[in-house]
Amino acid sequence: MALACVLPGCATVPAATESAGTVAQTDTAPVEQRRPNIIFIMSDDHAQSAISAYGTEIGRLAPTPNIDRIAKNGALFENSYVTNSLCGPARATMLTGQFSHMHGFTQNGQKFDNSQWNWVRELGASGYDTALFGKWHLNYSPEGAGIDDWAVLDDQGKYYNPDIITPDGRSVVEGYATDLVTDRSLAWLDGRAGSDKPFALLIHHKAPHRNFMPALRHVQKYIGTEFPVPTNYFDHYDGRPAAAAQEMNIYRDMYEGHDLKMTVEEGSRELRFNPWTDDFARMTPEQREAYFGALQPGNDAMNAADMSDREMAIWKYQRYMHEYLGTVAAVDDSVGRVLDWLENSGEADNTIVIYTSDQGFYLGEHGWFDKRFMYEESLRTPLVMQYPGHIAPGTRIGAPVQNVDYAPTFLDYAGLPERGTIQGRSLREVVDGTPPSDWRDAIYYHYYEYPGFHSVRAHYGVKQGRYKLMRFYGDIDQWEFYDLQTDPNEMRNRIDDPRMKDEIARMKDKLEELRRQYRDSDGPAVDAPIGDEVAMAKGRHDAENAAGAGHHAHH
Ligand code: SGN
Ligand code: CA
Repeated sequence: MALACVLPGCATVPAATESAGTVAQTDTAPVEQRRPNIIFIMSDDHAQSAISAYGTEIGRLAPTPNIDRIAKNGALFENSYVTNSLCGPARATMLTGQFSHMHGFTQNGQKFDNSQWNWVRELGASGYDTALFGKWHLNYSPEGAGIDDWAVLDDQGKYYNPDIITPDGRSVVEGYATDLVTDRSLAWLDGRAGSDKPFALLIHHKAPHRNFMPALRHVQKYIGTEFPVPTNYFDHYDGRPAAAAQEMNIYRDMYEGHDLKMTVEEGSRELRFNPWTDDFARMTPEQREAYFGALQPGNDAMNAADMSDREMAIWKYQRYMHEYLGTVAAVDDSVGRVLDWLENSGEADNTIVIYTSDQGFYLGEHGWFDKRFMYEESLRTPLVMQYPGHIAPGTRIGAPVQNVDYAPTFLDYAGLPERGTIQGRSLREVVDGTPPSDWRDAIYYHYYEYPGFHSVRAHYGVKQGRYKLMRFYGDIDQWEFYDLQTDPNEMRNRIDDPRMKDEIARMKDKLEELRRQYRDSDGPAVDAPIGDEVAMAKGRHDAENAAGAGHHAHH
């Protein structure tokens, strides 16, 4: 039985994938029931490599069975990228379908104008119930963004007993952030049982963002598991001045107390460097006891051992992985609860579920944590998507996609017209297995926040097939060029390699073309010569803006 397609964007079920399990919709069903629900789950700083569906070694050691369920039920995007690897800009892009310079939120600490167009409001205006629970991080709250129901974590959000802001005000809520956000999301779904309107629900977790605190049930989960140390953990940064100048090194820049929860000496509970005490101070004594009690044997052994700098760097990597992946475990639980709810409620077949992260993250590659750089680990972000009966189970998508594509995808599935201001494209034909012949073959990237946290220089660039070209600007002016086929870890900057001359020229043209296509006139132009005063002044201007905008407050 083929479904009648009464709305412009309505999907028909391909005969081949139709199964007995397909939801029974009749031609006389009200139009609203034909439009799919949308559950958009986004975590914060979740690396692709920390998801088992991506087939990685970390994923094998720390599996994410529930996120994998989405991939098994539907599609996994092998080449999913962000446009600016930072929280605020990525969230603004997700909402508007635009690059940073178009929606205007280029770096954290700026204020997003909630009255700006966003896809959630648009769906709401067309008859969807809409809600957002979890991290917002674009300004104080989603007030005015046209989302029916919301409850958000304050600013970056806290793992334990977080401040939660609702239309009624702000309060400290006891519990673990990932679970609290999930509870509210499921309560919202339960609360609208019987409604015949479709819904769009955004579940935005704080985890696995810094300072990487697992739920009590997961603090011990990976203790004792040895994760493979990346081959470039002790990177020399030769030929890559911007990479050399960052401040996001695990063994040098991570806070030993705040991030790594290391104690000062054997038998002591006193933490090493812990500039922001609130994360631990807000825990109940019982939570603190359970949490730090679990880490005590490891801390004592570390303090008792006489480690070389190299051994200590590796110890820190393992502790980082235990903590980071511990937080991922609760996110995966959350995804499982949402999928179970859908299956038990009978809504699964009429619901699109997406799991992604605001950007990728370094798990020790180049010695780093954090993101920002256009190198692969933070340029990539996980993306899996299910829509039973519409996306064939186990689909793998090779086409390059970017976070500008989410908004147009949702408009498309909700049967709403395309929108001229959107710079991305609907993923629908891509997941259907028939990507448009003019689908992008290259992606454009632009990072701005400098000076700022972690000292990553502003840069823009292009990735096309096996090649990547980037230009760092601001107080430096430096090009980098990589052949990912021979150098997947991006260790060898070939910008001065004469054998790459033609490829570099071609990529510069491509970069120029993309900057024109996306109307990006921010930052120095591609052809501005090294040392060009205007270009450098522009870079400085951006950098000063970044400094002036400040960063989020630590209370
Ligand atoms: C916080 C973190 C930084 C991180 C930024 C941006 N420090 O400032 O390490 O780079 O957020 O992250 S923290 O110790 O206060 O958490 S983002 O995901 O919001 O872009
Ligand atoms: Ca983030």
